[in-house]
Amino acid sequence: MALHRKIIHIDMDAFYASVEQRDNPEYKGKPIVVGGKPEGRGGVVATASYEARKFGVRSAMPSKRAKELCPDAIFVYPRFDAYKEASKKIREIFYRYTDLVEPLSLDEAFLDVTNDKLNIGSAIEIAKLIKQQIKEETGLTASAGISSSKFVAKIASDLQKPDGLTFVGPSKIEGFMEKLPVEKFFGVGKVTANKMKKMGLHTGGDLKKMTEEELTKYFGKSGRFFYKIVRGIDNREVQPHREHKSMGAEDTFSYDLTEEDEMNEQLEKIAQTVCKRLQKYNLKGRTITLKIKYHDFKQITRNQSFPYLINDFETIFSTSKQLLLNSNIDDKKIRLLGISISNFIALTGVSKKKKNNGQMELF
Ligand code: DCP
Ligand code: MG
Repeated sequence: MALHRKIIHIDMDAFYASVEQRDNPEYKGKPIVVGGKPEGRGGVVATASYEARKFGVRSAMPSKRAKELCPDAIFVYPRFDAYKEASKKIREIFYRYTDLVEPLSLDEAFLDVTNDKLNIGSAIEIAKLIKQQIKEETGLTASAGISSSKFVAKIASDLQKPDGLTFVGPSKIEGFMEKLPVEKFFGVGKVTANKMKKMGLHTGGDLKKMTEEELTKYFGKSGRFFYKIVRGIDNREVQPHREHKSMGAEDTFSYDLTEEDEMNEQLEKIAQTVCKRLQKYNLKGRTITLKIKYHDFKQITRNQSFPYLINDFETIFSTSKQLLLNSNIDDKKIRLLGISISNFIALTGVSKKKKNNGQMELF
C-alpha cells in the first residue's frame, strides 16, 4: 500500500480551438476564436487558440472585444459533436490505466492511479504515456498535473500549459500552497479573490496565518476548506461515479410574491447561491433552468441553453430574470423560485430559440 495517493489531473490545451486547428489545417499557427461571431449580437468567446491568447483574448469575453484585441483572429462556431468525440477518445485512454476516473468536463478529468491497472507504479510515467497516447490518437495536446491530492493536481496541470507536465511531490505541497496566489485556488471565484486581496491576503501563505475561526468568520464554510487546503490537507477521493447532472438552489417564500421587484430580489439571492456552488465545484454548464411554483402548487420550468459554458453571476441572474419575464408573471402569485444549471458534460446541439419568444440571440 502506498502511503500517498497518486492523483493525475489531465486538462486539454485550448480544447475547442485545438480541435478546430486539427480539423482545418489552414488554421494551424493562427489566432482562432471559437464562439459567437463578433458581428452577431451577444456573441461570446468559448475559447481561443494560444496564438489568440497572446493578444489577451479569453474565454467568456464578448466576441466584439476579442476582435478589437486581435483583429486578425479567425472566428469559428463551435462544433460540439467533434469535441464530444475527442472527449470520448481521451476517456478511453484514461480507462486503460485506472477505473477511478472522475471527468469534470469534456476536456478534463481526475485519475487516481495509486494502483494502476498495468502496474506501472510511477504516476509521472503514466501521465507521460497518457499525454503521448492522446497526441497519437487524437492529434491534440493535453497538460497533466500530478500530486497526492486533487487540489494540487488540478492547479499543477495549469502551471506549464500547453503540453505541460507538472509534478508536486508530497513534501513540496505545503511550500507550493504557501506561494500560490489566492486567485489560483480552485474554488475561489473573482469575488472571493478580490475580498481576500482587500484584506491583504494574497497567497496561501497569507491565509495560513489566519486561524480556522477567522477564516470561517470571513468566508463561511469555505473558510474551513481554505484552512485545510493551505496545510496540504485534502483527502477528497476521485469519484468515478460522480457525474453532476445539474446543480442549483431554490427558495420557498413565507408569503406569495406578486411584485416583479420582489421576485427579482429573490432571484438575485438564488442566483448568488447557485453561482457560489458552481464555483466551489468548479463547474460550468450550458443550460439555465428556472423553476416557478405558483400559489396553487402548479409548477413550470423554463430553460435557456448557450453554445458555451457559463457559471458567472451576471449571466445566471440576467437569464433567469428574462425567463421569469417570459413566463407571464402578471396576476400570478409565486410561492417558489429555483435556478439550476445543467449540461455540464453531455453537450447537446445548440438550442436556437426564436427571438420573439423572448429568448436571447446568441450568434
Ligand atoms: N469553455 C466554454 N466557456 C468557458 C470556458 C470554457 O465554452 N467560459 C469550453 C471551451 C474550452 C473548453 O470548455 O475549450 C475547456 O475549457 P478550459 O477552461 O479547459 O479551456 P481550454 O481547454 O480552452 O484552454 P486551457 O488550455 O487553458 O485549458
Ligand atoms: Mg482545457
